Amino acid sequence: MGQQASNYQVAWLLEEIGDLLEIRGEDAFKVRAYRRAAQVLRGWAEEVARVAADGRLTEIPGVGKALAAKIEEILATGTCRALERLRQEVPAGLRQMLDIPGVGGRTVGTIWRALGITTLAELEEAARQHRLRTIRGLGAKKEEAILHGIELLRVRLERSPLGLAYPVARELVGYLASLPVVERVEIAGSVRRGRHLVKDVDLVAASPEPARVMDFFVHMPVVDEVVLQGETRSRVRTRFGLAVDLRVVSREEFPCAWQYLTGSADHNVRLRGRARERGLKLNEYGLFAVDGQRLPVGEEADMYRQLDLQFIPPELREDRGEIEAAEAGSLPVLLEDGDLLGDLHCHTDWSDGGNSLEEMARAAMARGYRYLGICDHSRSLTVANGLDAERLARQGAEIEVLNRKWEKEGKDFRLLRGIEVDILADGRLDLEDEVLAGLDIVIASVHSGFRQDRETMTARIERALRHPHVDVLGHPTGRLIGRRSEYNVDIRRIFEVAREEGKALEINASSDRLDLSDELAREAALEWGIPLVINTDAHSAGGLEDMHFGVQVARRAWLGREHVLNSADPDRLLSFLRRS
Ligand code: DGT
Ligand code: CA
Ligand code: ZN
Repeated sequence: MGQQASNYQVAWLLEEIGDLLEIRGEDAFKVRAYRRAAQVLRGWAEEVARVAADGRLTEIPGVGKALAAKIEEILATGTCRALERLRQEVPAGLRQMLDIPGVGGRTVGTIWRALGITTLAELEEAARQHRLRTIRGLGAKKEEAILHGIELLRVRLERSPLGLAYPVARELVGYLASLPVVERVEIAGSVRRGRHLVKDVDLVAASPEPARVMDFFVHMPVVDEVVLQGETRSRVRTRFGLAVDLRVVSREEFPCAWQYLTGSADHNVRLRGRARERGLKLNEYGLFAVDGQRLPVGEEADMYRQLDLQFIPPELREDRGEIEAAEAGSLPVLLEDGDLLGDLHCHTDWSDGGNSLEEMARAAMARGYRYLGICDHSRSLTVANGLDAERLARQGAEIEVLNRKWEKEGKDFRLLRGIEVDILADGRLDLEDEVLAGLDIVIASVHSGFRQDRETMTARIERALRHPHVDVLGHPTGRLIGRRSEYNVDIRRIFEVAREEGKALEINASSDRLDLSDELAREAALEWGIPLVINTDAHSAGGLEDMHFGVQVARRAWLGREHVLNSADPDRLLSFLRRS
């Protein structure tokens, strides 16, 4: 764990400065500078205190002289005067409004200055009374969006998308691990199991001094509220209203505590019963013989072994047959992050992406990929600046140039020329056959007419999937987690057609989609034998990191690398794509 507490602390405070400046209506450039520096520090391997001591702060990308001075002040005093002034000026409730989906600091600041609103409750009331739409530059549409956003935030207080919870969990683990008395700290609960919606984040730590760990935990700069503080268990609320539980145990207790807190509860109940059948006792503190003697459990796997089971990966622990399979020794070898050799669906600044072809390619190479499919939007998606035949051809030419350059340099990497072609309302595709024929990969997706009835939608997708040039159906059900449900489609019929036509279905790994879901991916691959691809649908270089979520979907679906096309080397992949 290279990252250190000071890096996170500094990053969090810089981010807060950025937020408060934005609410105050400062120049966007300045706001972005703070956020960017925070982002860089989060991922910085070297401890920032060390960098500062050596006088090398300005060597960190995005850190100039002025920022370096603030970082030094934060390292010395735990805060800085600029931040303290902003905190005095901008009420704390305003920053929490930034958690409302679709609401930025500018809007929050405008509302604050116009109506003096400083809390979420006041904001909601004002929106209901249609007072927001009277503000210059806001209007009725924005008012509705804010109300909808508040509703979403409320839902999130109950259940958060994994895409929000996981990065927070990772960051807190990094932060806690930096405390010397913490011997080990891990993510547990539904986040570790990779469920797409989670009630809270569960963390478990091993330490001989739980009180000190708890004290450190409840005083983290990102804590909005301490819900409960106990000697070995505490609960706080942090960004996005997300609740985080921390349990601290001894080193000896750690493996069983981690296993217990990972769950699921159903899986645990089965294990406890199994222990009982063997005359043992299993609980969150350990595995014990009848006489109370503790059995040696150095790792989770030891506990499973003591119960005559194969080690069961966390994603499978839902009591969906994994215990029977582990008993029979027939658990599948699950897909791993490192198995993927490329991503087949990403966007660039040719349509609605934030990065250039080359920037996306560099990010893919940095992940060790051997190929990256460039599938920008097609022309009918005008809001996303979709490509027509002519721009697509120009993009293709640019890709060729890059590929040739890399080939000369001896790099084992290539971009695939592709498109995410819109499936029009009647199932025709948005580009001509000749255009599609010249590409390496064609992903067809629905981006409009979501309210069609079941029969129309099913026939529409079926027609697209039967098109000879289509290789993959993108985000097959169209759900947006916590925002939009699946469109009304007979997904089994789609499975049938995909099998008949030898087409692949996508597990869209974008954290707000995860579509296919784990249940549907399992059915498609294991019951129908349909090949799957896992794609991030990244709209920026950082978006490629969502691949981890897609891999977890596949693992929860009991799938291995043999079920996923983009675990194949480029030649095998291309031969599949040419066949269809
Ligand atoms: P969620 O609802 O998304 O937070 O899902 P989990 O699984 O993270 O549930 P949570 O946070 O209530 O509890 C974390 C783990 O603690 C859970 O997966 C298994 C364990 N656990 C909690 N309550 C019970 C229980 O009543 N019986 C057993 N056997 N285990 C429990
Ligand atoms: Ca949980
Ligand atoms: Zn799409």
